Amino acid sequence: MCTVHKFYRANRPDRGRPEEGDRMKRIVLLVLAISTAAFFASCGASSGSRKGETETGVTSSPASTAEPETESPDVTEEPAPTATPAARKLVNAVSEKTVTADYSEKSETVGDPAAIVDGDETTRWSGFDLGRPNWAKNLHHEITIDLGGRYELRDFYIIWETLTGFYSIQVCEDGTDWTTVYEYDDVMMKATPLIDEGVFPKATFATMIRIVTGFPEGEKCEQYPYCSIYEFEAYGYEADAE
Ligand SMILES: [Ca+2]
Repeated sequence: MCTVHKFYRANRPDRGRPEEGDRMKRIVLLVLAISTAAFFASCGASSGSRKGETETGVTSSPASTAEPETESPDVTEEPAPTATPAARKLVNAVSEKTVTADYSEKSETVGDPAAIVDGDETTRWSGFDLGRPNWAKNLHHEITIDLGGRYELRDFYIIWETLTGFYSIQVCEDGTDWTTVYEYDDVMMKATPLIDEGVFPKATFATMIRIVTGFPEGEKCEQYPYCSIYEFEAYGYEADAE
């Protein structure tokens, strides 16, 4: 027994050492395997997390969803410049323009029709004529203003020294066809300083303006058988201005 035991004990180191070495190798390999597995598990978990974040970022990133620049030129193109029309300036279209009258009083002070557009409210034109046998005709006159261009007229202002009867304002574009754009039919039967003003119809275009005075047929003028104007102004825009 003892021999066997001794034999066993005597041979055990030779047999036992290898067994212990294998055990140690297995332990070492196991430890290495566990360590390696833990390492890759940790790397896998970390990389998975970053991947998830990246995908999430990619999914929500504007860059990943933006259309290719070549496919959306309208987004980046500057809008086409819009032409801004030049502001039009309202002017007195008759100021110091050429004025003619069918008749003017024979006087150095009131015989010039241009006095109605000279900007001076103390100078005037008069159609008074004591030599006319028919006083009614003395109240019918035409005073014409050449605008020297085409205007879109808006409104007017006139100061009469005397208006006996009624008057109208007419406009013309071609020098031939006249259109009445304002009528004053509140017949005045006496001399009066009269300031009148009015607005022309929409789209009143003219190269010439005419003031026409008249008196009702059959009526008799008892006093002041004439018409006289201090000042006339007609405001508008140059129709062909840029
Ligand atoms: Ca004047």
